[in-house]
Amino acid sequence: MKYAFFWWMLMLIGMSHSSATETKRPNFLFILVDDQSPFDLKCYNPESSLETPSIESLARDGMVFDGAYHMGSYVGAVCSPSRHMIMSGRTVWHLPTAPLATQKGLCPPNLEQQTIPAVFNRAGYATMRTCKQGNSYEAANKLFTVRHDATKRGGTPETGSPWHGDRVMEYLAERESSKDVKPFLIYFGFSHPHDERDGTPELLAKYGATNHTDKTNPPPANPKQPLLPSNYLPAHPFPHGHPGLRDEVAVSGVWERRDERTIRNEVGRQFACSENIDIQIGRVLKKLEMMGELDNTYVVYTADHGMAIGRHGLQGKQNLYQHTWRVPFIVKGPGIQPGSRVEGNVYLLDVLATLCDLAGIAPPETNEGTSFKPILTGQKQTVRDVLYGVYSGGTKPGMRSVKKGDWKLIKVDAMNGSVRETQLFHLKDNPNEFVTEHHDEQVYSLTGAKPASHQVNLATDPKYADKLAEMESLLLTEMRRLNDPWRLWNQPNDGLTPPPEGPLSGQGKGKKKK
Ligand SMILES: [Ca+2]
Repeated sequence: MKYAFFWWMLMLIGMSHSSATETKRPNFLFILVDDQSPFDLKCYNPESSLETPSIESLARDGMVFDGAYHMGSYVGAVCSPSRHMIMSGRTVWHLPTAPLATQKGLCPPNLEQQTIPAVFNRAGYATMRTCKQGNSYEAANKLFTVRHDATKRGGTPETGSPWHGDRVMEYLAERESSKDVKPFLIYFGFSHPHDERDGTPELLAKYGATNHTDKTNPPPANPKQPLLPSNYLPAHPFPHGHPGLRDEVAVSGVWERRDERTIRNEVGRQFACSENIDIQIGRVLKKLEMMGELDNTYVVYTADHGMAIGRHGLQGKQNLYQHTWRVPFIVKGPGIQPGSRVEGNVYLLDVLATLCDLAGIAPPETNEGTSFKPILTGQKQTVRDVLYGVYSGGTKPGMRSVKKGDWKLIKVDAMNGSVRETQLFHLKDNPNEFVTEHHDEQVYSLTGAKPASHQVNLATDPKYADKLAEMESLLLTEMRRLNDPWRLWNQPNDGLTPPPEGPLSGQGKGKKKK
């Protein structure tokens, strides 16, 4: 009897010890919105009229990344490769859905077993997910222990962002009542602000917008609508390279219209949807605080890619200008200096390695991302110097980009060689990537943003010929390093046999899903 009591005491001590160790492991709240340019948010663009107090509070209490990118896409539905990269930490041409990747041995089989939910399940985390359905990584998504996915793009609580917020609130309430002490990883995804951007009546009214459905006429003007983006153009200067692309021609409310009223209304709709997302984030952060979990939780806020909506005369996500190649990226959590700001040069595919690093878990061998924990802890400003981007979902090879320091090169080789364009930007001098067309008085009288004379594409300026050659060479190096299956018109073909092109999909986002 005496011994039984002794063992019982020992067990109690052991239990309290292991639960103390358990609570020290950090939680993760990974927030992913669908289609948002960083420049919509005040912390990236103080002139933006979008009000997102919860996201701004994350920026104030955490770290803002100025250089966070998605690596790109080989299909019109940019969401899909982006979400595969987030989940698996693989580079763009090494994904299970990349052309010929599996056949060429560039992607291991059963990769889903090495993705965020699989890795964190094995490490003893409770994993929960809510997000849109489709254009994602289904094999990985279904590994979350708790999963509530549905595409919610309406303007009511049941059909819009509150639905995703409710799922997380329910999950947290359940944890609370069951006294679950496992650390958690919550993948808090939204279906908005992706089109169709049907906001709530109140938020639409706040941003002067209407859910416009009349294709033949522009929506009504309203002074409450957000102003035109400063790099707005009425048309892109050359063919985009993806004829019939849904996002550029068929989005309800915009179609092929690029007039001021249409774009300002659509940005208003985007903002109405983004503010509704912010409200949901606010609810969840407050709940975590009440549960005493917030201080031990890393909160990551990001989007699967950026978005044009009138910038450079484009409407969609299928381009490599900064507004679309970049993503918003904010992290708040233990050990992160509040109000800090870094360049970072991170990709979304670095998320897996970083979350593992923060949790003290070894990343899977299949991971190709780099942990940016040293940035979060203030030891480093960047994790790499050179960034590569691709859009190859239209005619081939399509668009490529490379960035190093303030210099950025974009090449477009499309439409059977009839579009061959080179753009060289110095981003510190020309952060909006202004081109000749932005210098037209008719354009800057609309935006109020008159570019300085040096704010142009520098590719044809002989002064920068050496810089152009250096960037061209860097791009080729990156294309080789990352197994890009195509080469551009002015590159060696490297003996490659590019993948068969197949029919062009005009449906940038696949069939409309509700
Ligand atoms: Ca998306």
